[in-house]
Amino acid sequence: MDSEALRKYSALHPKPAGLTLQYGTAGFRTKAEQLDHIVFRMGLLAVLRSKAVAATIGIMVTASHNPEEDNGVKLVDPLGEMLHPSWEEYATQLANAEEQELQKVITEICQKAAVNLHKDASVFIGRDTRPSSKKLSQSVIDGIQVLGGQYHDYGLVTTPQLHYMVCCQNTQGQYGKATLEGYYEKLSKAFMELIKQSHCSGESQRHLKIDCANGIGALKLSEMKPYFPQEVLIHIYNDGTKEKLNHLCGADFVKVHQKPPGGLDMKPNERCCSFDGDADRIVYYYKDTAGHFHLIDGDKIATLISIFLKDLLAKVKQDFKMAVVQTAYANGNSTRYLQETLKVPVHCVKTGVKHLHHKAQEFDVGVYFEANGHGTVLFSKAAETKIRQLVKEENDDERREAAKMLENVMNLINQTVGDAVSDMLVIEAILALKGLTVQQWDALYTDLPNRLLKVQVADRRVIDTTDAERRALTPPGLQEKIDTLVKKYKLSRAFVRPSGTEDVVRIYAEADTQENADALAHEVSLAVF
Ligand code: NG1
Ligand code: ZN
Repeated sequence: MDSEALRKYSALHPKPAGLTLQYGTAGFRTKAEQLDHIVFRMGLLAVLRSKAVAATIGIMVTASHNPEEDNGVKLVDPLGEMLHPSWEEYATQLANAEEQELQKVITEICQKAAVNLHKDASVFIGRDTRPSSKKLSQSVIDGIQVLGGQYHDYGLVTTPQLHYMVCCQNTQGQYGKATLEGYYEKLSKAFMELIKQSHCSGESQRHLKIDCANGIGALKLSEMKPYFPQEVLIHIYNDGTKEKLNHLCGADFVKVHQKPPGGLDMKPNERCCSFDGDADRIVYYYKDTAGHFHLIDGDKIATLISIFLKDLLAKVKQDFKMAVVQTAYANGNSTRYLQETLKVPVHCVKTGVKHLHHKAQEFDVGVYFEANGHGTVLFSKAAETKIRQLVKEENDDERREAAKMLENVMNLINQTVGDAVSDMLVIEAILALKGLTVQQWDALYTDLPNRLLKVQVADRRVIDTTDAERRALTPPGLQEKIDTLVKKYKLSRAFVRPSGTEDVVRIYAEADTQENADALAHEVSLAVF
């Protein structure tokens, strides 16, 4: 390690005195002006991680659905997964080290993680469309270069595109080509193959209005359009040319406020969807003829995909284990529908994609979605091999056809992480194949009225939870109070947890009516103080 260069460059990216940040569920996230030293140091860390695992590591500059003034950074592990938890701690140590301790902390990490500094390192970089992102990704490059790492800067990409690139690179192209063209070709080919298997027609069904949150999704969808000769008539709204990123639009806005985004004129019964700022989340919605807004969130997306996959799995007649993974935020009626009507096992894990992804890996087919629309489907290696074999060798037409559909879904879904573009194509294909309208999809079950609130408290860490965050262990007495409040209402449920991405405590409540869900959420919020 060139100590002189490290000192010189780190002085160009000084840490504001007293600032401490933590690598949370979504990496580091805060006001963009506080992040320069963080991204520089994450450039350093990406090199160390790359040397440690002898593979290409990704680094994405984005703050997803946060306001435009914020930014963030997260690392992507070799197969496109989130950074390994043991390294989250190193990330926090490195981020918070004072200038003069930096070298010492790097040496400690090298010792603890058995990093050989003489090994090669390769890092892929991506960024979203925030005004601050370009300069921050330049600082990432400074960090990479100080430790002698190689890098490839993909520039403007969606978060899931960067995950895809990293996975392609580390699997020697088995997952696809590590280029944007490779991504577009892989997805469009799988989509078109899948759609070809449809016996339904109906041109009007293929129209889809997409709110791109004034973010990267608009840019990448436009690039992708030429790959779809008229198969999907996508209409892009909130493309970032007029309004600010995530301002009154995007998947998070629509989900939290349960209302349509600005900037998208919605006619009755038109199918619409929203991406978030880095295009890894998607929610659907429509307005009925009476003008009522209907949200189709991540839970209903998971349900649609599960119905489709369960049917195909029955047709291929393999003993594949399928399950759905949710968090405590999943609507109670979605869980009930999946377990009782569809008879698919459901598992509840802690909030944060890494927890869902990890659990989903236990099954041959693991469907996971957060209610906010972040999710994907994972296929085990064994299932994948078997499905591909059936496509080639199976004589029974129905079985082979079903295997072919599964193969196309496997190719279409981004198995590295939730991906709004890929999820959207899977959903559009399923709707077309099943001849379903958005209203029929919505009618699978009725969401229990619910309310998500956030409150600021002096120290959110006083709340400790258990049972996949559904029960509070501390502060003493809080859970008992929540239990008493919940008993006042029918079909009710409520929980509190500290956010991993904001300095707030989140409160979630469900009940038989919207008034009751609102009242319960409010009463629980008072109990938190
Ligand atoms: P926090 O802030 O920990 O609630 C939010 C989302 C998560 C996840 C992360 C990462 C909710 C209630 N929480 O986490 O599901 O997506 O951001 O982006 O939607
Ligand atoms: Zn996002």
